[in-house]
Amino acid sequence: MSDNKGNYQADIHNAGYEQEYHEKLLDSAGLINTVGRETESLNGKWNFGVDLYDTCRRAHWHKDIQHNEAGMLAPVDYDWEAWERITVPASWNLERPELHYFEGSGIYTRTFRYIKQDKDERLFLRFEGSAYETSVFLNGEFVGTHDGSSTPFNADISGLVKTENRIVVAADARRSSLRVPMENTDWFNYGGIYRSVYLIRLPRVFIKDWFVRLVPNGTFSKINADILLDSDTAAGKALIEIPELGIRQEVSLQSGKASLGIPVKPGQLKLWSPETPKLYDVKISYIPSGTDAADTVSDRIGFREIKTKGAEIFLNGKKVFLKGVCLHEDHLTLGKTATEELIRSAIRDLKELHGNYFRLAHYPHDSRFAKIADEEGVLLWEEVPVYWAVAFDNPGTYKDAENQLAELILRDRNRASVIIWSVGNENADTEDRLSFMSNLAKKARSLDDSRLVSAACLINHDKLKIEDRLADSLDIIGINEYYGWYDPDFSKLPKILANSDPGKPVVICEFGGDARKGQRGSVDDLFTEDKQKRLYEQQIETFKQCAYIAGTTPWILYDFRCPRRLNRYQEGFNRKGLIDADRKTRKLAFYVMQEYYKEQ
Ligand code: GCB
Repeated sequence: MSDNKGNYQADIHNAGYEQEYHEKLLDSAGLINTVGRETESLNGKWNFGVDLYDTCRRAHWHKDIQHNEAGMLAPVDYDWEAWERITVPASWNLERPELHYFEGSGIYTRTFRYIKQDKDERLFLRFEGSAYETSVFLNGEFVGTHDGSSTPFNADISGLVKTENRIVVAADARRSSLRVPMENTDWFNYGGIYRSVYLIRLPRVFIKDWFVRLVPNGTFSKINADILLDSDTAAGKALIEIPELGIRQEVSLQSGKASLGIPVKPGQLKLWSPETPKLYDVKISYIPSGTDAADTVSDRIGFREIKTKGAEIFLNGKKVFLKGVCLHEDHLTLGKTATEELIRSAIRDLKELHGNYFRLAHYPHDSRFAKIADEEGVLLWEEVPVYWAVAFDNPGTYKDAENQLAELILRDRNRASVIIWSVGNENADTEDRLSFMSNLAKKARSLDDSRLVSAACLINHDKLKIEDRLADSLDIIGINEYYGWYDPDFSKLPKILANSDPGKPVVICEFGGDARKGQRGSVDDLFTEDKQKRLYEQQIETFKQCAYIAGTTPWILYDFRCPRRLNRYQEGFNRKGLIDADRKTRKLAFYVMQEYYKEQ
């Protein structure tokens, strides 16, 4: 039995110590939309301890009990203020050399002051991304645990917060066969609180979420809006305003919810597209009955329609070819931590390629990406890390995957740039996988009726044919193929494309090969830029012959860290980038891709 006895003996015998931390989950059900809200940052220096044996959670360090029951001073094994300081947000692996390969539990702690501004206000704590299982404690109490590295979560701390506060966070970055992703991936497992942490003050009853989008019925003349309060009993009205369109519409809330259809005069709406990334100011207010005091949120939203017909994709009724490239969230010195400048420079590199689209692989990227893509006119594929051999037969793993998907969709479904939700990547075709992933596709559709659903599907290598039972659940079939690289027999690719009749658009969501920057040789020499260039020329020639290919995203824009890649050219990196990991040096294949997209 575990109790309040600090690091007392009892704790070391409690094999089920993790159980209590899984009883209060911070998940998509509690997620609030924070766009346009004022926030108070908790970024900066936190005290940090490497907790290899998870002793903080075993021994309840967060309770900070320094005395025994008789009031005598007893030893404890932590020392918050004496611990070293580390930056939040950051991937801890790149903060100090000794943390480079650390994948255990890291304990973060800091203090903060809170002065109430309004007697009724509520206070929420928000994390944009922390890897992987994160348990949060405030002033000695357990607040909750979140699963998943790349989606946001928040907690209502109104009942726990004081003037002077101590927050303790246990961030456990262990890899596991039951997690999403599982323990084996083709990227580096960065740890830590690597995205922003902040506080948000909200009124007693507030607008928890909104979803405002163009109805995809081909007429471009109706906007649907769903508004959700953080209370299912509050009475009152919701008001939505889009001043530039002369829209001001009110509706009564039922059980804290309202849905409206807003007609728009034909031709009045300037549709969002990569060429004209038009965004409208949208204001939503909650007006409680019998008072003028409103909770108001503002967002900048683009209106566009994305659809498929046969093997083609249509944006705003016009056929579109997705000229893209894949991107990992990986940087030589920042790891998985993004900055606005990094996002903007990736978009500049895409535009230099004459591209219009990114596949954000293989997990949800920083939330600023879709906002900046909205402004810059870039189309996005967003994905959850249902990657390779996830434990498809384990209900807990499904719950985790579905929750990550829901958190991603709730975070980004007001972003016009996002056109595709991907439910996974290269998963073997079993019954368990089929039901797991088709349920994810259903979940995506239930949360969002204005986007397409896809996944990186399979080729039947015996029949040389695109064949995957999951395809029935998808709008677009994604295909990863490495002909001319892992399978050196390039001649199979044209055969596969000719043998297949998918009846849906196919996006080649990966192809390519490794080349070390500056490595030269003949077109047959592996890992040279010359071989990579030749491979791109062959791939592109083949794509041009295939009518149902509706887009391509070569693997990948930048070389990225990968512990599985240990030959002399790789040295810990996947070298399939069109640009080196320095994010500057273009390889020869970059220009081949640029030429192709310029012509398209
Ligand atoms: C794939 C995976 C991707 C890998 C890539 C490769 O099929 O989807 O995550 O990095 O191949 O380089 O092998």
